[in-house]
Amino acid sequence: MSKEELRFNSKTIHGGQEPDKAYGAVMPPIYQTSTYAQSTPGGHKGYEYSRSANPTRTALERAMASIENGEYGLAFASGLSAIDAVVKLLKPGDEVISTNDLYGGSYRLFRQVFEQYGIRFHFMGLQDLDAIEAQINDRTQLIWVETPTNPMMNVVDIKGMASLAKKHNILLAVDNTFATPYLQRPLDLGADIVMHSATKYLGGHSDVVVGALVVKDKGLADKLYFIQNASGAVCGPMDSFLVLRGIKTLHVRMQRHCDNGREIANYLKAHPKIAKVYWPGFKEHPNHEIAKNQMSDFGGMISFVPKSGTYKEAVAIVEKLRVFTLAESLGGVESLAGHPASMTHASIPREEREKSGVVDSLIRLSVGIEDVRDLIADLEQAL
Ligand code: P1T
Repeated sequence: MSKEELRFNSKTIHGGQEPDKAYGAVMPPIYQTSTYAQSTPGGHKGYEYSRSANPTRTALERAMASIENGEYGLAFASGLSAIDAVVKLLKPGDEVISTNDLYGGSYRLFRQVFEQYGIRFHFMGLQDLDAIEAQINDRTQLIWVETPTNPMMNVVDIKGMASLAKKHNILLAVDNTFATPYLQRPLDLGADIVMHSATKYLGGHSDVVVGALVVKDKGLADKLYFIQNASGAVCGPMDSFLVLRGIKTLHVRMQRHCDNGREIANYLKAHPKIAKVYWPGFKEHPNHEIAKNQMSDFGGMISFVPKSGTYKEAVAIVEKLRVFTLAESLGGVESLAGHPASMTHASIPREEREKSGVVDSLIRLSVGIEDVRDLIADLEQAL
């Protein structure tokens, strides 16, 4: 049986991997080298300089391609540098349609960096396919989807979006950071590019900053590889090793994130001090049916708003948490709490972020894999 025919929970461990050719090491060695000896100019063994390629990074790139059911993986120095490479496929005058509720750093990169180079971004709710089609014109080159979105947990119909993108010959990229391929595989649903902040669930242990792209098409892979090598924001060998190690337990961790997430979402929903809980597993979530169709479970990310609706109350709650750590980021084994308006989404102007629900009293939880009773007790004392 080829490794690519394995089921997902085996692919996380074996997908794209071979024992090391030198000594049979089961885990790929950390090739901590910038360069490689050549016998004659150009006479090398497949590697010449570690910006262009490094064997530990190759092992990670193959693993990522495997778990996303893609053909080609590219590992970057951060999630944002992976996004940066995708936008560099475009040229001045091109237009992008993106969700109005996305990671603040992605928004900042689009608005404050790429708009200066003449690329235009339209931010809108990505639930109404007719409204999106009305926004498309002959300059539209890319649709940038995050699903579930950060931090409002909106879900976008990837299949629907893919058929719209195909009809108009537009690239569809999906940021799969929140769901991971354990819950949804965008390439299978018709997306052209899947992107990750591997800093999050793929790494899984809050010890690296890494980004990834996976594609199926060779021509697209070549273009992205050219940009990666030309711009140089590559993932280093040590970080490649750590993410590769993280991926091996992705399926086990994700199931616990989902189980704990479900219990905490229900606990918060029933709490008298909470006004609103955002989690796509609720039947009344506006995109629940899409989530149910395209995801195998609902993940461990939850946002909520206390009834008082004040900034002061939200800050008081996050400061009181003891098992949850108040911190940026998500997707690690430990539970984190964040205040998007002042942390992850502070780079989005207030009017913009409030339109999509990122109000001053919103709290975001990345539910970890601890004993859920300790997490609920922590929330109880803080609330
Ligand atoms: O931080 P970096 O690895 O560069 O990835 C950026 C990024 C891209 N996409 C999504 C959906 C993200 O959540 C992030 C990073 N997010 C956080 C740091 C955060 O706390 O939300």
